[in-house]
Amino acid sequence: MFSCTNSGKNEEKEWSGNPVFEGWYADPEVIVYDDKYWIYPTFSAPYEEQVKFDCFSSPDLVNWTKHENIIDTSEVKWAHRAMWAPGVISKEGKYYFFFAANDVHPGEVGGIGVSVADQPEGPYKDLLGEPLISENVNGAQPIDQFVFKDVDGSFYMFYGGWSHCNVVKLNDDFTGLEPLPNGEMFLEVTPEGYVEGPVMFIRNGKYYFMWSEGGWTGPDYRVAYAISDNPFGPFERVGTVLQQDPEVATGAGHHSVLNIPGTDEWYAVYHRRPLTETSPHHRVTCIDKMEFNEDGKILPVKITDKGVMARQID
Ligand code: FUB
Repeated sequence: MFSCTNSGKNEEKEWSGNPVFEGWYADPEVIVYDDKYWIYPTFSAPYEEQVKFDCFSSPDLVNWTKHENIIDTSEVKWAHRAMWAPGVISKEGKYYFFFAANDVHPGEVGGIGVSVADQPEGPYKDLLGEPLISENVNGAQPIDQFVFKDVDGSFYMFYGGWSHCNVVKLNDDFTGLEPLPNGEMFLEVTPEGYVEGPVMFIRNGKYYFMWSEGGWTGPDYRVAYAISDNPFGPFERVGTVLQQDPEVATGAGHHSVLNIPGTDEWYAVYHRRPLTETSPHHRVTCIDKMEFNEDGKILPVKITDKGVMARQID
């Protein structure tokens, strides 16, 4: 994509700017598929209008292509509203798209679903025809799932709203759960301050667990983290790393983490609310650099309007 400068000359755009694409989109899940960056966000609107997902792809973090309606409630028969917070992963040539639907409360139909496609942009097919997890276990609302592949090839799913987080182990074809290494089906791993939006990644052999705190409708929504030697914790809160900046935007949270393959370059992909907006649903997707100190602690992420420089995958 090219932008026109004051001189009238077309120049390649070097910086993404924030937000990185237009529209109200929240809870962005970033992943690299086939030498491209992909972002799978929530369509941020009143719950009754949240009946579909779009996704976005980019070769360089700057130029983004929108892929509309990759799955919706006409495909997911048990979902009728509040389709939220994708979690994505590929396995054996298939692309899996986990999501939550219906803002489910105990006794209602809804929860975390899983769908599958032959290509990153879908169309995705509901894998089960029913939720993968619909019950409230340990007080965790079944939403905000994050699928994590451990170094031994095991797939775990961290999930939970309402200030509780569980981890479960996915079975081989993602059609159900199997016991965790300790024999339990659900293990609560809630750290101090946790509200929702769990994320896990590994750097230098350490497991970084991150989550969102505060209320997503308000200005002080934010992200904190812990470091552990294993994926099950305990997770001791280290500090806040992503939050509002009164000069830039409010409500910065519900992020995911991008590591450029084969490098130690890291980015936070998150949503925030423009200073001009007060509607809870007016959230936009942004990217900023995430850096570490020599001890492996995450430095506070500076949220910017400029975004990030063009960066192709090597
Ligand atoms: O976008 C819907 C909900 O808002 C998510 O599930 C929460 O984490 C919050 O970001």
